[in-house]
Amino acid sequence: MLIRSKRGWELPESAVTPESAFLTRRNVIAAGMGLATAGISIPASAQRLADVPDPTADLYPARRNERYTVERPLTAEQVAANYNNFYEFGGSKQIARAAQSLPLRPWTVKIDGMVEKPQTVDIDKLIRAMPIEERVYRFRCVEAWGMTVPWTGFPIKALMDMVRPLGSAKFVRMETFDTQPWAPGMRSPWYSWPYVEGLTIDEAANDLAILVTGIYGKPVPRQHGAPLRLIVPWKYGFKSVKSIVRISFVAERPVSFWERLQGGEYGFWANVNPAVAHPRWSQATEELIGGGGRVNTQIFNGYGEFVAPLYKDRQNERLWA
Ligand SMILES: Nc1nc2c(c(=O)[nH]1)N[C@H]1C(S)=C(S)[C@@H](COP(=O)(O)O)O[C@H]1N2
Ligand SMILES: [Mo]
Repeated sequence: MLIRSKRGWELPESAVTPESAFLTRRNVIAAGMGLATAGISIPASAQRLADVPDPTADLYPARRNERYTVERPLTAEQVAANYNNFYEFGGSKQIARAAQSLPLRPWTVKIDGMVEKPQTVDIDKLIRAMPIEERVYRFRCVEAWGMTVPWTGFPIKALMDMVRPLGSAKFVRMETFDTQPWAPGMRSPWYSWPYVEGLTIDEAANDLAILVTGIYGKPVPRQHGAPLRLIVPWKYGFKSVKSIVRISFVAERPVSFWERLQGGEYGFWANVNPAVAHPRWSQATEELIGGGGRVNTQIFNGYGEFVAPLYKDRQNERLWA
């Protein structure tokens, strides 16, 4: 995300890549290679991160839903896995290694607010209870790059059927883990953590809106937002919050992470529209990462037939940025 501060501060790279992130990673690698037995002392927290098999690995690859196939080739797995936005781990696109310090189990998701059945669910129980399937979607970051990847996940609607939102719930608010010693980007004072995003109830209930548990036929890796992240492919990528720990059904529109920081550039709706420029760059085209070239951006990122009706009574709102 490119930020221009109204207050005149800048984001020096050095502020978000402290040395300790590198040290943590070395410990993790050492534990994975069995060097702990060679007399090197490894903190218990790092040992936990040695590659234990994912408890849901048997669910992949999931059946593909062919309704959402797209016209352009898939982005290479290794390209997508090494070009990420995940500010909790730093402000560059190269956070994949730092993100390996994210502890994935135990992991629970608290579902609360205006629902009949508030609950805190264990991630593995949740994934097994939900109808997961694979879908190939276009993905469009507000920074004018795009990719095409096979996500595995389930519609948020399935989770709503489980917890039963009350009529008073108008929005769904989703939140990433809060400040952690193993997430070096969170030491940066510029941001207000945790990362928060939100959708209207109608957007969340749309079949395209999914909670993702996998990618490329495997459990989703940490840098892509393991073990549970949102994907709303008709909106700019920043809406698709990663590593979710809490989902709240609320009456008021949540203020999202980028909106709080720079609301004039990153609003609540953030629907993709090639005709509405970002204040600092055009959104008419996008660069497909991995050498796919520049292509024209499509309105609603090509998903208008499924989502345009959501906005027919909201024409006075700032729907596009
Ligand atoms: N918690 C959290 N979620 C996040 C972000 C982030 O920094 N933190 N970045 C967002 C942005 S700007 C984009 S483009 C996508 C990137 O997803 P990817 O790295 O899986 O491609 O994640 C979104 N979700
Ligand atoms: Mo983004």
